[in-house]
Amino acid sequence: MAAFQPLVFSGVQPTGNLHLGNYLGAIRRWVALQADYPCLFCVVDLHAITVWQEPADLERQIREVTAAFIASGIDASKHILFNQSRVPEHAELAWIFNCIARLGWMNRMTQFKDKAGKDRENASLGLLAYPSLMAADILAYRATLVPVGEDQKQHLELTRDIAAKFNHDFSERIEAKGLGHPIAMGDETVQGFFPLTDPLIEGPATRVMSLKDGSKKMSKSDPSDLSRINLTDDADTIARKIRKAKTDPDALPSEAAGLAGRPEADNLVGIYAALADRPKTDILAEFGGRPFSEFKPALANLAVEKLSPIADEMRRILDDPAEIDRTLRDGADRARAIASRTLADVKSIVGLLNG
Ligand code: AQP
Repeated sequence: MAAFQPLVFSGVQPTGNLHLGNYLGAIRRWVALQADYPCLFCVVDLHAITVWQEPADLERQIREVTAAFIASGIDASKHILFNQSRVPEHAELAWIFNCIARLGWMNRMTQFKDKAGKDRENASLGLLAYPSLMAADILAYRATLVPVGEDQKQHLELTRDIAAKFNHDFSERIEAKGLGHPIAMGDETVQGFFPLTDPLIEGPATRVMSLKDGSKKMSKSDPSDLSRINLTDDADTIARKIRKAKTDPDALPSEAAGLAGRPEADNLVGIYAALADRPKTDILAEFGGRPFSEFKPALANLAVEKLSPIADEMRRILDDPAEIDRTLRDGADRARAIASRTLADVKSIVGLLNG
């Protein structure tokens, strides 16, 4: 059989307001990938309920995230945009992966440790099994490329581990049924049913940090709204949050080495570089030696210039929730056509009668 076709899959949880980290670390890069690959973009609502969500908020957030995708430039007619729970094959494949993955693998996940906190016994089972569902999201389409922020790297390694173990455990069945594709493993080429997906973690903003603490990532679930710039923030709010962002008393350095040990300065320069689509070195050459009182207004202007059109477009899209739902349903139908074929093959490989 031929090699796996390149295919992009990525998702965002509808757990609250999308922020600049989600935009720069994920969505903006998805927009660029659309020109080169077939893509699936997913609002991962089943992931969201691994921690408590108010049902009415969840419904609203699913529509908001969808509107943010479209407003940012995702083309739902050329690619596939859908919400995860409309394609039941994700949950079904995740169950099979729960039986492939090992408990020790899940226990090592830093996101589980962070989100479960000290009271692990009280965390949902879904939160522990989150990476299995993420592997199913990706592998239901046998996606080869997943653009994500740095925080998802460990989960993607686990997706590769699940794919490799499945390919290995069922290698004879895969070969006997002629369902294998060649996979390069070092000098060797082996046959596998699932690809070993590559993460795409690139650019100056793979880890946008909190505006209040340069050691914590910008996050939807941070209790402080001042820690993040939401895609729906208006110009005044963006300017106020940047003005109040934590910094140090020194001027900006002229070279990257001068950012060492200055996480907040490094973060703001990284945000500027990503928004301007210019290297950090360029930004430092321009602003080196100048105080934050000059840099922050320039950053605020740039953020408003880039984000305001998205917020305006989001508001317009959200005025018509029925159209958003129609888009998601149409995307789910097209996604399901692919995922159901994968599931049928997986069941026949595993020995689950399904004729
Ligand atoms: N701070 C960030 N910098 C760069 N990329 C980021 N991403 C998230 N935060 C940053 C990327 O956005 C995509 C979607 O993330 P998610 O919604 O699935 O969940 P998350 O990574 O857990 O994001 P949050 O905002 O921190 O949500 P909560 O608070 O609900 O957990 C992913 O590609 C992620 O890498």
